[in-house]
Amino acid sequence: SNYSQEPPRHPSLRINAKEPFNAEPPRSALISSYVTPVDFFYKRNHGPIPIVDDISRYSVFVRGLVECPKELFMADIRKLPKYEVTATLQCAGNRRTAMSKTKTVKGVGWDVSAIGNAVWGGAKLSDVLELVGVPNLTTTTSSGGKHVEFVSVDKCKEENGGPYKASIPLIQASNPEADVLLAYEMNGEALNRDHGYPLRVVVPGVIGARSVKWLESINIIAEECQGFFMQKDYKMFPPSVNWENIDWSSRRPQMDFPVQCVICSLEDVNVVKEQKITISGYAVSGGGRGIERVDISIDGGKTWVEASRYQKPGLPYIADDISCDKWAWVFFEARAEIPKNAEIVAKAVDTSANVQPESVEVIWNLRGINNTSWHRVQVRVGH
Ligand code: MTE
Ligand code: MO
Repeated sequence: SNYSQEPPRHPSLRINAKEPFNAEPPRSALISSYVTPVDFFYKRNHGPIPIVDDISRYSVFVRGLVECPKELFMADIRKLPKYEVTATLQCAGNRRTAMSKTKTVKGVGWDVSAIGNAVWGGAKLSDVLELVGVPNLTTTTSSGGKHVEFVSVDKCKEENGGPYKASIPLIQASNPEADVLLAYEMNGEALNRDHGYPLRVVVPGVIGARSVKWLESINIIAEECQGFFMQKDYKMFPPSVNWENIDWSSRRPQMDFPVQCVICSLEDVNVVKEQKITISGYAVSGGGRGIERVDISIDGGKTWVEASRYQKPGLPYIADDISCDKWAWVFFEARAEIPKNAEIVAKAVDTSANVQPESVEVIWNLRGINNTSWHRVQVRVGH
């Protein structure tokens, strides 16, 4: 592995691991802009950042259990209708550090910012699949294909030096409404190297691990991808499972992420000057489910008030309304007058009435994924 040609990164990122590079922005930076600037978007890598320098020769192979396999060059992908989808990408390990306080977990330690919201521009995977003879809303190809596997050009030690890979069900990949993209733009500009230049997959509403960067090939396969990150990682086990009794095959790979919300306007053990404070942050749910409500407590969860929510400043957010971005987070805000010592808590409810678990203990799992427990910050009023 070679880390001598990594791209430049913003100095304000908090680095959780250097090689491979894993970093997140300060939580306050996350809520300073509804669309996360590329510089402040978390970076999650499993190997060195690959270099693709001859873009005219770069291509993606689409093959496997399809009638007419094809090699697609960037020009072919750009010829397809271009879509812009605002979607929140969240690592399944977001908030892992807080989970490890219950009991040690394995994985990169993340605070609350392994998440970002971007406008992704590119071709729809459903259009690409049509090019190789797979019509929209196909569950099984005539030759038995049921899953769509994405293979990268990077090299990871977990794959014994092989590429990162993942798969999603064919029915999702071939559904135009699922908005799965082969993205070549992020926030209106060409993807940068950290985020997958020249082409990455974006699977909205699903944990970040399935949005494969630096795409090299797309395989239509009969069984789910057997790669490390599908079968030996990113699965959620019950609290009773440990490294001695783990049976990886007993669980399915995590796909949609659960309802999540985090306070970003306050750090833990903050000393604030005034008793009147603003409590704001992000809330998001997976699978295209909107946010129905965000509840705020200033007394550790005894009493609650409802926060206001928005996606575009000045426009009301109506969950599930077509004017809102179904794959994107909402920002919430509440003003409150707090006592001298306060435990501020936030919890969200999605449009399927899913709620966040009260405590991290009940969802503890050895890989430290899906920490969506009520978000708490301790605040003191002082000088
Ligand atoms: N794709 C490749 N090729 N290699 C990787 O290491 N990491 C995955 C996913 N795609 C990864 C990848 C994980 S775990 C996450 S959370 C997202 O990319 C992070 O995307 P970002 O770095 O653009 O934020
Ligand atoms: Mo991730």
